[in-house]
Amino acid sequence: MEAAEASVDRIAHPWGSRTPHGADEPWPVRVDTYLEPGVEASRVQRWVQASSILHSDGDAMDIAVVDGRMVGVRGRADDRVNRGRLGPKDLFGWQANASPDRLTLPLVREGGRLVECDWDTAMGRIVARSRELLEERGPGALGFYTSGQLYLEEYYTLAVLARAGIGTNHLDGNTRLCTSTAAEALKESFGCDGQPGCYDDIDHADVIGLFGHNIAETQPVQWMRVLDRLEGADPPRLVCVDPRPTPAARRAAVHLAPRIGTNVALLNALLHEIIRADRVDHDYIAAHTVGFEELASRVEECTPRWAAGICDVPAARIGEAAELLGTADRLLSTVLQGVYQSHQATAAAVQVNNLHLIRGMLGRPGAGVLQMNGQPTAQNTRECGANGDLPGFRNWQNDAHVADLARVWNVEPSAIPHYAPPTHAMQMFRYAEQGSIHMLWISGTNPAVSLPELSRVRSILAQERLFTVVQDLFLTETAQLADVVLPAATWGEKTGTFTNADRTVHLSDKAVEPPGEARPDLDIFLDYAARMDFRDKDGGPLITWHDPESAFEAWKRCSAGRPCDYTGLTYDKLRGRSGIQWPCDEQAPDGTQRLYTDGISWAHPDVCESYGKDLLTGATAEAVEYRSLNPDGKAVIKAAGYLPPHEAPDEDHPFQLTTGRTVYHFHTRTKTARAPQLNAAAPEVWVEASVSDAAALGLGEGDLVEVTTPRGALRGRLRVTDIRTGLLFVPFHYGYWDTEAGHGPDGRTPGRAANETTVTDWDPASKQPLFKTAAAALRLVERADGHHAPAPTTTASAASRADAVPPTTGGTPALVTQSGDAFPDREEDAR
Ligand SMILES: Nc1nc2c(c(=O)[nH]1)N[C@H]1C(S)=C(S)[C@@H](COP(=O)(O)OP(=O)(O)OC[C@H]3O[C@@H](n4cnc5c(=O)[nH]c(N)nc54)[C@H](O)[C@@H]3O)O[C@H]1N2
Ligand SMILES: Nc1nc2c(c(=O)[nH]1)N[C@H]1C(S)=C(S)[C@@H](COP(=O)(O)OP(=O)(O)OC[C@H]3O[C@@H](n4cnc5c(=O)[nH]c(N)nc54)[C@H](O)[C@@H]3O)O[C@H]1N2
Ligand SMILES: [Mo]
Repeated sequence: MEAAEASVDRIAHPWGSRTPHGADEPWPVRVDTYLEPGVEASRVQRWVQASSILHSDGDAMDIAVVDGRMVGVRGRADDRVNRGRLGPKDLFGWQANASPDRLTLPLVREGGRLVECDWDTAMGRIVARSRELLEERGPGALGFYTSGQLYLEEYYTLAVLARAGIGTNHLDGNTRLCTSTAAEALKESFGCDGQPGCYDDIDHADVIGLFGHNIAETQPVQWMRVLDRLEGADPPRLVCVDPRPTPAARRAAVHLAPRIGTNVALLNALLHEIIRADRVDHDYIAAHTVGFEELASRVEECTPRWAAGICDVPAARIGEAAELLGTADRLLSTVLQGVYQSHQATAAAVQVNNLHLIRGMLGRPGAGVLQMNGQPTAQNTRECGANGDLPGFRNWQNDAHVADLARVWNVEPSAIPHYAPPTHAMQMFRYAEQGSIHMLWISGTNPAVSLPELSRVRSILAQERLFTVVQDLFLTETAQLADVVLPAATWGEKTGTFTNADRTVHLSDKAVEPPGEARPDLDIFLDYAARMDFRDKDGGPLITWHDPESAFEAWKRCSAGRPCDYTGLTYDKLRGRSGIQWPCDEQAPDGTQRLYTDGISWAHPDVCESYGKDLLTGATAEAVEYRSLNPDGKAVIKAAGYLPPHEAPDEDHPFQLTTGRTVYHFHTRTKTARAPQLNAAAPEVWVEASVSDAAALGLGEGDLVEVTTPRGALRGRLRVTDIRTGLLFVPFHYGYWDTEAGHGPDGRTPGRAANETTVTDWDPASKQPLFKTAAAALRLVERADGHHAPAPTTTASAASRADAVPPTTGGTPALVTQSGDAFPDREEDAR
């Protein structure tokens, strides 16, 4: 094959050209480069090593710098994760850094208004309020709500200052909304967090199961890998479980489009079929698991016919899926928000683990489960204990683990709160609502758009008695409700490490200076710790590091001997070559591709991160219960019965409503709305409904419609798609603050944020909110009158009638250079 180069409109073709590879062959290199108009590659003065911060793939890239300014990006050819490829957000999203409306100075509230001030004034207020609250009310009056988008060094520092400095149990990340179910499912099955499989398994699998995961849009580079396998020799067959016609669903051998909220019923039927046909690995089960008998008896009655009635999927189709999953030699499964944010989240995610355990599909090439992450650094939030767990996957119920952490921090064990389960984010907002949390420090997240039931969130954040600190790049919907706003530096403007969904650690270096007086989050946390004068038990400073690298070294000491062992990594080792998977220590100096290659290693009662929970109630098990269930530390096969979703459609709210993402935007769009190519591809909210539902209501493409639930309403234009009948979909990217478009933050003008409609409810085990299951009404507001929905045509949101709307394209501004080993000289069709 010859080397090739092509220029491709990567808005029209989000996945670019194909580089086919057969089973067990290495994935060819394809380097994607985007430079802003007028900049030639030869003019780039520096290429600075980084990794993507707009999803959990960890696509490695270099940032192009000219005269101290970012001018583009290029994929890193030698990286194990992406082999040079970048997705649309990676290619264009960096432009937001230079947006003229970046925060450049701190703000404080004066006479009801936010006014600019210097750092001393802003930090002085925060410190004064912290001291006052600690004195008058104790550590439980302070809460910290952080992100899945900061760096490892920042989370670790925050975890130490919040837990051992302040001594509060109220520290959680927006990872609660994102991957707390991934973490919980791994803890339930394997005793400990940590991704068993890895992305290379895509190169080896013969069947790939996608459970509630729109991989093409949310992890576009790994979808490129799947597409390349589909076009190569010996392609894998896909089983896709998603109620929408996602790109993966369109390429699947079996697509199951269940009624939302019924994942457990469907999975139990799949397990029933596999056990009935005895497609189980009895040796693996005997050697490495406990609990199989209970699972077998629990799913005995769960026939495909039974599930067909609940899920509204043909029983025969369930049988076909079970056949593929049951006969695969190398099965790879991925699970994401269609499970994690849906009803019975943990119970369902655990059934996917069970599928792998009973089939012995773990720990070898192509056989792995990916309980996916979503945010770029969510893994680090979890490892560092900024998510509510203890750092290093230590078990808060195990006194030896708490003592060990106290040793690392040189504090008394009693200084680390572990009297109760760590407070989860939904509970923290409840405490703020009730008035026991008086100060809430929000870093790197925009809860006024991303939490459920926004009218409630707004009223909590706007309370006079709650002192709110918001640390962000922009004056977001949340920042506008704050008492103090701190301007943060971000990706490309600061150095640090982070870890993707398959345990790959990347270093991301500073390429340019942050705007104005914006500071790295690490510097802000260190400044706060210094001003608060936190001390260890010998009177020395609690926090002994001063920059990213020294923070990383401190974290390494905390991770030593734990599953996420970083002791074999250094900044030097991560620089130059790229992408090393933890655990990385003396035994595995080049990192570890797969966990559990030689049995289950972190489930023993002495070492496990968790003793597990009841999947239906969330009640935590005690050490003695766990020890008697699993004395030898095997994998736990945990069965769960199906329960109907909490909110069922009725006469007033006849539809089911689900929410999610599109390929061009990231979350609340603070970055992607400021990248012209991405913004233009999907500039406004829309509502998806099926052909038959639209026909029944007399609605058509582009009609302005209103979606109402018992919580609130939103308006958007209608896109008629091949989504399952009875289901509506709304992307959650569009905040309520857009005065130009006539959406106001006052709550009087009609909203456009999906979370105006979602419910305050969460999974009992993982405490992850239910963004995916609600009942809703749909009505016409205004006829299309020549408009069409501002939804992409390249994705799951494609119009059912392709000729109904003009195709989504990016034109010249979206041209990206692809160069690599070889690829066919043609543009791939977008679906
Ligand atoms: N382009 C883009 N990529 C992203 C992000 C982004 O904002 N934009 N965010 C990143 C983050 S933080 C995350 S968490 C991930 C999320 O990545 P995904 O989980 O892939 O994305 P979602 O759109 O939230 O949901 C996935 C699918 O769940 C389906 N679904 C809804 N309800 C159910 C159900 O009850 N059962 C089943 N089986 N499926 C259901 C929806 O139809 C949807 O297609 O994406 C990451 N990558
Ligand atoms: N209805 C519905 N709601 C959802 C979801 C859904 O599928 N449906 N998905 C949920 C999921 S999975 C997630 S992950 C959340 C995401 O929800 P959020 O975390 O609220 O969304 P983001 O827009 O990513 O917010 C990140 C904020 O951090 C800022 N930021 C970026 N980089 C930095 C930095 O380096 N430092 C600092 N200090 N700030 C920075 C950004 O400007 C932005 O304001 O939304 C959840 N909400
Ligand atoms: Mo997420």
